[in-house]
Amino acid sequence: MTLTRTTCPYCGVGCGVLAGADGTIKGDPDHPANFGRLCSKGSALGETTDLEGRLLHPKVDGQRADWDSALDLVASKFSATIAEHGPDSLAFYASGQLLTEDYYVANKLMKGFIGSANIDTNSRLCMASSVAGHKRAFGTDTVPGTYADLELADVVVLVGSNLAWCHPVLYQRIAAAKAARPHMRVVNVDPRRTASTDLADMHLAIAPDGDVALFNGLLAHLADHDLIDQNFAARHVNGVAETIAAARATDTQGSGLSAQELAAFYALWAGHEKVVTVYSQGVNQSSCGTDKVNAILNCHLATGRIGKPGMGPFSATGQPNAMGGREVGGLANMLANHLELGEPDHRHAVQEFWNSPTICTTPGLKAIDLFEACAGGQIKALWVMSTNPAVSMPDSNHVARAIANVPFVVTSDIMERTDTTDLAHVCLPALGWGEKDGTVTNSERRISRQRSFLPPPGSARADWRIISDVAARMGFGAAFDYRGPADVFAEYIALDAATAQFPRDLDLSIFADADYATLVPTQWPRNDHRFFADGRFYHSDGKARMVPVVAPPQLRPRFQLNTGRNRDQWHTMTRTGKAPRLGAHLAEPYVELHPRDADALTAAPGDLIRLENAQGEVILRALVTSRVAPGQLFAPMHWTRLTSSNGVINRMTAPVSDPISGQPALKAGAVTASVFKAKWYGFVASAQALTPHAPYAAVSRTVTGWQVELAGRRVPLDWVAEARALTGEAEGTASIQTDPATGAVRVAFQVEGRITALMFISSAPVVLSRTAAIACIGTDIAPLAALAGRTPTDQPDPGATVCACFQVGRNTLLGAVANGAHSVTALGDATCAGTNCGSCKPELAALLEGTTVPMAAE
Ligand SMILES: Nc1nc2c(c(=O)[nH]1)N[C@H]1C(S)=C(S)[C@@H](COP(=O)(O)OP(=O)(O)OC[C@H]3O[C@@H](n4cnc5c(=O)[nH]c(N)nc54)[C@H](O)[C@@H]3O)O[C@H]1N2
Ligand SMILES: Nc1nc2c(c(=O)[nH]1)N[C@H]1C(S)=C(S)[C@@H](COP(=O)(O)OP(=O)(O)OC[C@H]3O[C@@H](n4cnc5c(=O)[nH]c(N)nc54)[C@H](O)[C@@H]3O)O[C@H]1N2
Ligand code: SF4
Ligand SMILES: [Mo]
Repeated sequence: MTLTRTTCPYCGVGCGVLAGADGTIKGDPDHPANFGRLCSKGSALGETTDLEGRLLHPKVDGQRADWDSALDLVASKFSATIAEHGPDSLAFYASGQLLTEDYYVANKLMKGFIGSANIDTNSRLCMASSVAGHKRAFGTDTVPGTYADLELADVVVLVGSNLAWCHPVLYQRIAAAKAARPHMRVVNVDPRRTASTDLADMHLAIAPDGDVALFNGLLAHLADHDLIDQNFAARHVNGVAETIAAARATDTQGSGLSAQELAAFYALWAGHEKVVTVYSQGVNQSSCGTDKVNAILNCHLATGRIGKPGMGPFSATGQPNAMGGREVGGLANMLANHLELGEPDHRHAVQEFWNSPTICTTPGLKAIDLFEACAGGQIKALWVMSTNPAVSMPDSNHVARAIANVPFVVTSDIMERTDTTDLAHVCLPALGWGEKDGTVTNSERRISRQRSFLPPPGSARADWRIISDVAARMGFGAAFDYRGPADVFAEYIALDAATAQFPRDLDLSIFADADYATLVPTQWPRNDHRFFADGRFYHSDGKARMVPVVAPPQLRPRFQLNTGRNRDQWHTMTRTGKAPRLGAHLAEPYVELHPRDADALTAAPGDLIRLENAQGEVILRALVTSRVAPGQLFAPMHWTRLTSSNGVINRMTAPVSDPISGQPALKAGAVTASVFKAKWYGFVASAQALTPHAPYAAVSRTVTGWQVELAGRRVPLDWVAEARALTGEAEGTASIQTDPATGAVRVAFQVEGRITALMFISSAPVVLSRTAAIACIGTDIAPLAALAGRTPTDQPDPGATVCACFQVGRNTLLGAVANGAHSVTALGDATCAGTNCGSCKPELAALLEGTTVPMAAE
């Protein structure tokens, strides 16, 4: 089997993967991001490339269409819309999961040929505050350091970053460095305890949005203790005095931390020169996200701790090509190649290079405003590419209605059905990972190739080609006449050379003679380069800026809703949701709430919680845990309308955004909470695909088919009929067991002697081994034995999955602990858990400490 050298399509770590058409997936030992490691999502990639659920041919108004008629329709509608309502009546909403070539072409079409800047992307929800903060401080959107700095640092501060789950391989690199250099210290600044806290020597459970107060306090401390690098600051930084003054005026109580905690953190930061401050969505996704970024950058600039080995600020990018998208200017307020929309010289140079009829002159609509313009009727045609805004945007019900309000909606996606493609008039089938070719840029500015190793399915086309095909039909064929992604990449590099006279950080000259086919992962401007140690920045005077920032007032709603990610799922789960072993980790939309709040609400673990506010409501499983502080709730962002009936968390998030970056505050919302008093709770395992029906329903893949967790308020008269409706099992023979005393009902369906579906209903949350029930599906076990919760082979029940790679369950692990495995290594030796990707090591450690909080549904 020949293996193809490619790059993981998930997070911004950008790990190298060796992949084979037979499903083989290995970490690439030669890739400098991961040196052979992969996390649970990367390891399971082979399970997600099947064609189940894929869109294989264009669809127009729900009917299969051929490419020519679909593309003609899109191009003619777009052209007619522009003719009638002007270029700004059109909008593209793109994604940090597009490849650089796709992104470049989309940006070129909108900004240079349609002549509007109405192209924004999901990076607005992700990196916009970092971009804005970088530009304010450095004059450019630059990540100064490299991954090696995280290993060389003496202190790594993780701010609003759950690196263990969201950038697992980077986390493991830090963990390995810490094991090798035990004096290294890790600080975790996060309102809740997470898997990343496991590695931390210090956890600062900051108040939501307390970060500006924390870092302003740090800057004041540095100034008070004469720790400002006066030489560096005087020669290379503007705004020093006023920023320190603003910091001194800050009340650090706004951080929510005690004087002792603050003193310990400030002493640690002050006492070690080699500090790297890593930040992610707990910083960016805030109404003061840009100020948070600058509060951090201020401390690094004041001390000259930037761009040198083992020190500097480090924005961990989320999506695989968040960086590439920024490079090609994918956001509505950028041009291309780190050039400025607002600079006439830049615009002219780009227009000349593109030989384009027009060029946009003013920034386009940012994501929230873009969908607001959809709701308001100003946008007449919308093209959504490689993102699922009907789920991932704040106030997602409103956004879904806004999309539905647009007269002509086009989507490019790999899947037939998502919450967004369900709203489109034209659905175009894109090639997915493994089928397409191109490049991505990871968090440390390293450009790597994604290479195809699978045949193109159906008539799906690469995104760059779909966009070029539409451009050609709009009359711009000459400028979009690419033979392949290599042509696009070459043009992108050539644009860099053609605009080299404009001073900026982006310098792609290292790729000038690169052979696209054999391109090895390479950083711009060159490998291992760090920016700014020489004190040269990109504001017109060559200096950096410290920016005075003011801490926001602390709001204390009764319940504050924080949102984020699970270890084994990727966003709206269109791909990771296919892998049973990934679904097994946390199979339901849940809400973490503190035991004290659970008491106050009289909620027991496993109960359902209803959250409500002005935007809407959700119903989630209670995960009672002291990981969150009283008054704070945390819920994952992954569930959609296709996988849950009331689990889309963005129904609750308000469209409030940072005034500078336009990034929505997805981490802080005010909600009320109450127990959802269900009359019945249920669990169904089935061989057939399931859809969510009941008031509470959460669907996920299993090794034998599908499962759904259920709850309802109305007790049906006929449970067998209800079971048929819930499982879609029209034909099978039903066996039913009821216990009138407890209200328990159990139904098994058999077809030709094999179990096709099992349903378990109870008046309280269903206590049952899910793994045992799932194992019965497709077997010839007797229905009553299956309903009794027995496994087909009467093997011991492994319990809820902890290690996704080797499918090691909690019960197996507890058994190993009982047999003397008292360390993570010993657990690995005994059960293999944690010995492949290592993503579950924090959970193994927590299990050993007896602190794990089991999922309700275990
Ligand atoms: N498994 C997995 N990995 C992923 C992704 C995925 O979907 N699944 N998505 C990728 C993408 S696109 C992104 S952007 C990254 C996101 O990566 P992260 O930003 O690390 O992940 P999140 O879970 O969104 O949020 C991080 C933490 O911010 C904390 N937080 C909330 N409010 C505050 C605050 O006011 N201050 C501070 N200091 N912290 C706060 C939350 O409690 C949370 O633990 O992950 C990437 N990696
Ligand atoms: N509450 C809350 N909401 C959030 C966040 C949060 O922390 N909390 N985080 C935000 C952040 S940081 C992000 S990045 C967004 C992510 O949110 P989205 O971008 O909306 O989520 P994805 O599920 O990654 O959507 C990617 C889509 O592209 C499709 N796709 C996959 N590969 C390809 C391809 O090659 N071509 C094409 N054309 N399509 C493809 C997938 O099937 C899927 O439908 O969510 C944001 N929303
Ligand atoms: S850390 Fe995991 S998800 Fe991120 S790139 Fe590496 S393998 Fe992929
Ligand atoms: Mo993101």
